Amino acid sequence: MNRYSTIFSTVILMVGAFNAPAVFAQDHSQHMASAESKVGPMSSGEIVKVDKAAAKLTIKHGPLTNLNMPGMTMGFKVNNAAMLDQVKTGDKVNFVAEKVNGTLTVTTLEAAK
Ligand SMILES: [Cu+2]
Repeated sequence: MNRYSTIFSTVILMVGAFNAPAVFAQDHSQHMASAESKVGPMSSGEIVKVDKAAAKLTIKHGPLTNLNMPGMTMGFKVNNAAMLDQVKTGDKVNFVAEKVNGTLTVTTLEAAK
């Protein structure tokens, strides 16, 4: 928990450095998301199911700090269908999930080393 709050504060500071405070307040989530996909923490998880027909991944994930979500198993859409070929059931992954048009979507995905 302490590690996550430290990283969270770091992201806030970094985002704050790039944006005027007014812009930061208005567009908080978008700036945080783009900062995280470059430099911020990725969430860890394990692929439970790959559903190519629905373009969904079911992931048993750890805490998603950017979404304020505790660890759980749930389905995510993917923003790139190629991600579905990148992983298989049982794979450990690092990923970033964001809310895209109201739907929780995996926007960055890589195999955990
Ligand atoms: Cu979840």
